[in-house]
Amino acid sequence: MYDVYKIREDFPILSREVYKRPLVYLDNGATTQKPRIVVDSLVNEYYSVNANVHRGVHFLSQQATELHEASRETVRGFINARSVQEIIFTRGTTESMNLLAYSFGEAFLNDGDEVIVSVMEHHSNIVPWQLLQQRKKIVLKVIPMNDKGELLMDEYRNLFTERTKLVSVAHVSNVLGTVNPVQEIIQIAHAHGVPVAVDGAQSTPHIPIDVQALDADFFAFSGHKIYGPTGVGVLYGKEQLLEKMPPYQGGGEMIQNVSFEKTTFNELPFKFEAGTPDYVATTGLAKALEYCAALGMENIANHEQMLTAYAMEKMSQIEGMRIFGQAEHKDAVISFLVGQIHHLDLGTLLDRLGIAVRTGHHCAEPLMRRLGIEGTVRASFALYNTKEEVDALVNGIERVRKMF
Ligand code: 7TS
Repeated sequence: MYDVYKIREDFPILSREVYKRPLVYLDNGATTQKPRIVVDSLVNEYYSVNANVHRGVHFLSQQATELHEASRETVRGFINARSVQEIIFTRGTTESMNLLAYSFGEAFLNDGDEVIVSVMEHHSNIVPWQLLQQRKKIVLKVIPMNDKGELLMDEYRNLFTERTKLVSVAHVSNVLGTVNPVQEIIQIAHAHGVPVAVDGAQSTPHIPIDVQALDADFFAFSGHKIYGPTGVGVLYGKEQLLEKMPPYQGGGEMIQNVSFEKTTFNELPFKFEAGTPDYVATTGLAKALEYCAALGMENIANHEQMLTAYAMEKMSQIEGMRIFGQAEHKDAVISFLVGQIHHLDLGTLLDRLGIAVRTGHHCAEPLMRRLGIEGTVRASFALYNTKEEVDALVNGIERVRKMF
């Protein structure tokens, strides 16, 4: 039994008030709230274990290292990677994508080579490729979508040429909620011998992930979007690809031997982890993943699907409502506009009712251009949201609508 009211007790922040009203937190696509077990682990590690990892003979350093490496194993299990060598800790999805673009770019891309992305990418899967374009004249090709927000798979198939070297796509759109058919996307790319990177920032918190079943070559996600701490994320990569890729940053941890003449690099995954990692956050991330696993990702997904369907149904009845993203496979994200009300006004007035939503372009300006709008209001759900909160959102929108 999925008891959402009981689950909410694990998240202290959910019982606070804003403007003397109960907080209705519907900005989970931006970041999620943290259960007590995650925050406690951060506090406990700082209070009783703290020491730098991988470099001390002393007791605390070894204990911190064990916790850090145990977290890597938890991440491996959570996404079902083959080995811990394939789990690189980063600061988040953004750093994962920058690492990938830099290092994959160095190893495998030459002038004239092509990378395929989709029209619904977050800027973090666009700009790193454009930065690479300053060093190598790679070509970005874009998978278009239909008006419901579904990628056009026939057009995708036609984008491949001899110069295609990588496909890099979002698993779930942070604006439309579209769950892209990544399995099919990967099969098609592999038929051309092209590897695929999946931006899992918005899927990992909502959908069970199995990188081996997907056969993804790279997979990125952020800890803070899946109930973990800020400042930590993951890049999964297949070992045989990571082995061929050069380091992204230089410094401590990532080396084997250093001299002024020649430096050799550490083995995977440390080759990609220069400097002191946020070893306290990695423990917190592991706790968050264990928390999700204990609830069951399938159960979380079912709950959120129920909420999304309920919200879609209720919201479509609002006069003047325009919902962006009507894909058949849609996740816990609803972007909308109402009548002529500016998204910022709507968001601000909802905030005064205690309802936290996000407004703006959501770091997906090319998608806004495709939709012919400047921004939306976005409600995004998490494992702790309730139908009553959806009702509060719907009532809030009605109230604002009547004011205009
Ligand atoms: N990719 C997608 C699909 C995202 O939604 C985000 C963040 C990122 C990458 C970057 O993640 P970060 O943790 O490195 O920042 N998306 C959002 C959002 O929708 N609202 O705030 C951040």
